Amino acid sequence: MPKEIEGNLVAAGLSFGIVVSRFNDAITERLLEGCVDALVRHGAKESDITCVRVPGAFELPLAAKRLAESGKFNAVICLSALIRGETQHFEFIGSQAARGIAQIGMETNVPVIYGVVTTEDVQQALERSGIKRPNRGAEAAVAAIEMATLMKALSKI
Ligand code: INI
Repeated sequence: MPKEIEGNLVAAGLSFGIVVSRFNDAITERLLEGCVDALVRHGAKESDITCVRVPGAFELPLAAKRLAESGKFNAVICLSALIRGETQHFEFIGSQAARGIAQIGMETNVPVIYGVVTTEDVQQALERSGIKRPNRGAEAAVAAIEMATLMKALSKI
């Protein structure tokens, strides 16, 4: 059998930074709620979770970079809602945010999670924030825990 290395879903003792955008806050507040709830239910302490608010998805990477560089967090989670109907530069904002988020993880070795809902309309965004479908913020929290624990395991090889 090959040796396998993987993370787990135990968040006890881990610290998390969350960056959440105010744009489409009816959605993003639900993502934040789902995210914090999932972190705490997996064992994180609320006092080990720091939440930073930014204007929109475009601003996620810069704030996430500062959190990742601080060395205080095992993972950083970015939450935002991009709704196509509302803007023509939707795709530009989304691709810049995705690229920036990926780059920060690579540069800092801190997992930076892309918890961005990208939908055609508000109804779909609501569904992805816990109505009908799983809350994307909670999914991002689980990914953050798995990556944070994986990075700890990888630091020992
Ligand atoms: N920001 C979002 O987070 N979601 C959107 O759907 C959105 N739209 O549609 O424009 C949006 N725009 C704001 C953008 O992220 C920046 O905050 C703004 O351009 C200032 O830099």
